[in-house]
Amino acid sequence: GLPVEAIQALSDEYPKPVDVHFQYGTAGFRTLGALLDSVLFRVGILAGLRSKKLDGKVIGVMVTASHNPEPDNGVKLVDPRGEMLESSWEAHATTLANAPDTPAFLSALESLVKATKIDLSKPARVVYARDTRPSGGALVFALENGFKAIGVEARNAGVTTTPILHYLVKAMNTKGTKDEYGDDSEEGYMQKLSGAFKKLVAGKAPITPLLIDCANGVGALAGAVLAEHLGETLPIILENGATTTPGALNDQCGADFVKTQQKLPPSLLSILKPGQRACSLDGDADRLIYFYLDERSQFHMLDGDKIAALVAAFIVALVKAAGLEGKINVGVVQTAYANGASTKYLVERLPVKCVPTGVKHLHHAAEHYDVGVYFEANGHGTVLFSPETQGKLASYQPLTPAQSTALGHLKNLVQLINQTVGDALSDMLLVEVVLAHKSYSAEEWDSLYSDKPNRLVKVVVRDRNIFKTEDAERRLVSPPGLQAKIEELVRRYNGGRSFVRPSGTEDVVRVYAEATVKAQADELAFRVAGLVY
Ligand code: NG1
Ligand code: ZN
Repeated sequence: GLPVEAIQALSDEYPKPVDVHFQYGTAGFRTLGALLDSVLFRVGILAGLRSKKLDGKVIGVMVTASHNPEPDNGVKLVDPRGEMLESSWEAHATTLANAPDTPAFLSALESLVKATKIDLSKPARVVYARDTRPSGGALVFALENGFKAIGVEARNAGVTTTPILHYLVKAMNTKGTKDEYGDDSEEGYMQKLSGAFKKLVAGKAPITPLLIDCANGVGALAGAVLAEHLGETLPIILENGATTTPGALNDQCGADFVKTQQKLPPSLLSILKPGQRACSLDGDADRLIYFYLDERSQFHMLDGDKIAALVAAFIVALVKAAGLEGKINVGVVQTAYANGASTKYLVERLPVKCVPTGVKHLHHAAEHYDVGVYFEANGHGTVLFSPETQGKLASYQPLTPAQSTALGHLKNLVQLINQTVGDALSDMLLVEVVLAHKSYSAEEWDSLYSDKPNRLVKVVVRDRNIFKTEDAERRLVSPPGLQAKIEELVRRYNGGRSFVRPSGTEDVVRVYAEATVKAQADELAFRVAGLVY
């Protein structure tokens, strides 16, 4: 049975705050760091049970609140293949986190063990990490006490990025097998990525320096290590690396700031030169947004949609050049937030699917393609090569030197891309490879299509649960009659598009609108918001 006494003694040290309801949402648990002690302790136990359930496979635990303000924190579990926690266990996590006291927590644990038929005699293995948030240390301590309570063989990966933690999970679980993902260390990750990058850009013209806005977060630490591995092959200038300055994290910088404000972080005003490429990471380095200033010092953003367009077109061309056209099909997955111009650009070239918001939906849809490119407009995304596709690449015999070169590039891309989850550093190298191959400046990349002017607004409502959607969140089915009113408004705007959905991470409803002219997109968004309120 469960080690009841050990759990009891430690659980009493981590009482659940009253009047707080925790929910394991699309990004795990996320709220003020000061409220999360009990959640972390309980997640430690849950991770141990998840590992036991999966016969001792390594489970990951990441302590981060990504792009959210510094006082926030959060925690999410990573399944053995480096993917998000299976959704049926999200509900178990929520139940455990909300047990009001130790006896209730113990009985919830007993029910979970019974319901999911966990063999408690199995080993439990976990690898865990945190971002740079000041609340992280204490939360990790609570997590470790959870491990202690149930008996977990736990490995501390320290302060690192979310995608590196996902990489470690997959590397540990494939270690010594024919599918070994890479050495199970941060060094192994760096070697894998930088090695593939160097092969992919070999023989290309020297790459001009890239400026990286690290959001004053953990990306600055990983970015510095990566820069060393890359050396002259990719000169990197790290900015916003103040990881120990209180309040600096994600403040007026980072991928979320750039995407939502659609402007340059003020700290880069005197640093970024016209024409220079730059990109922003978010607080845990799983989102990436590029940008540049044109000769008139006008700001231009290259978001997740533009990354998807660049990368998908590149892979399609490589597949064709390798002589694999028709044998390997490339598809793209987007959400309703994808800019309408990007969707238009992509559907003219390859299959495109729209899915509800949330990485797990994108990831699963992408798995249905031979090569699935998925990106959220906010810069979170990656490329998945199916196991069959990887097999085809391994066994394919090219007929010409040109085919052989293209095949080599595809194989190196498989190594370069972090296929477990969106990874800002890996995606950044991917973008740099494509730009180097096509000799594109940021401006030339930007000209693939012109973004439609758009506006995203939040509306605080009494009860966001009354908002129900269909058609990948593009239409409201409830409250009744609202969708018709939105459509009536949209018809009055040239190139208008708008939709409303409840956020999965905040207690708000989001309104998105597009129109041919910026002022009209703004107006449409605010008028639709007026209908919602
Ligand atoms: P919600 O709060 O459900 O809109 C936000 C982002 C998602 C995704 C999740 C997880 C927007 C409009 N939504 O979801 O894309 O990144 O957070 O972090 O950016
Ligand atoms: Zn993030």
